[in-house]
Amino acid sequence: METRKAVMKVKEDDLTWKINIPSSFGFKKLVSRFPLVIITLLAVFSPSCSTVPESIDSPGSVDPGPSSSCSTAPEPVITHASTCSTIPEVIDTTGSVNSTDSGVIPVYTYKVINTYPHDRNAFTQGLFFENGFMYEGTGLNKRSTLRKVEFETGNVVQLYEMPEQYFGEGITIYEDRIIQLTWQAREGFVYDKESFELLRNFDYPTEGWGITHDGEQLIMSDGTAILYLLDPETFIETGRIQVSDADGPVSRLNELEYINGEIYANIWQSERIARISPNTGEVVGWIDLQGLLSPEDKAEKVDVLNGIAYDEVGERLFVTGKLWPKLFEIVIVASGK
Ligand SMILES: [Ca+2]
Repeated sequence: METRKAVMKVKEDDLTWKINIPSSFGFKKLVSRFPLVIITLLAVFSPSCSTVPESIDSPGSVDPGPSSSCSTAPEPVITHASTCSTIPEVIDTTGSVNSTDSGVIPVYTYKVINTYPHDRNAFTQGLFFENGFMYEGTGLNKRSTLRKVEFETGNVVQLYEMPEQYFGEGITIYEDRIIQLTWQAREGFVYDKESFELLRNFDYPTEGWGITHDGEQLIMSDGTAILYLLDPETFIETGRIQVSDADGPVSRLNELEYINGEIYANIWQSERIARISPNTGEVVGWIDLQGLLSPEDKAEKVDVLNGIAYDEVGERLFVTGKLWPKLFEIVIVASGK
């Protein structure tokens, strides 16, 4: 008997299987006679079944879902993403809370409590709150100042204009003195807090970005991932803090504030503040400040978020930015709230 070959092709995902069938059987005839055989063959050779993942490299973290239906197998469901460092966890789809780029380091968002006017011409580089007033250091060439501000109104009640050659940076108040850094001049200044009289200057070997203190030592940033500890009387370096998170060193540390045992640092050109352990240098939390400025606020030129101040008595946290029209009093909101 002459034989012919009937060929059935099953093509999925560019893979083709050929099943040879004796010529005495037509395909329809074959199916009608042996339906279970055909179904079994299709099931065994279907590539979509063989590619359903058994697991993702995360013990206990992935449920592959029902596997009885190959064509409708759902995407793996992440059930315990917090235990898996390779899979981002998105708790809140608004983006206010996630740990995508920071492992298990919590990311906080914020709530605006009050909004106050802020000088649009103030290129804020340092911010410090004391006794009901905001002290601010501003930058830019020929525009750098030290100022005392009635923060409720934004009125400048005391002003010192730096010599033209200096680009002002961070400020802090230590006891009865105001300390102000400069960006690249490697020179800092000390003023009397009440009169703004220049008392002395001091040198440092790096750029100057932000400055704060913990009551005993000055803490200075220079745009790297290092914070420098300085003696507040001699300005001699007494130690360093290497700042890092789960991804490694955290650079671009800018304006600083020491708050309840942590160092808060603006990250330059981002809308985030790092909460840093002064003991380990580890980032223990991120504050995501996206959305503080409205589109109307940005109608005129603004620069980056920069400026953290804390009212220890009233437990109020203030933030602003360079050339921002507003100063914000905010509270930090924990994940998912
Ligand atoms: Ca500050």
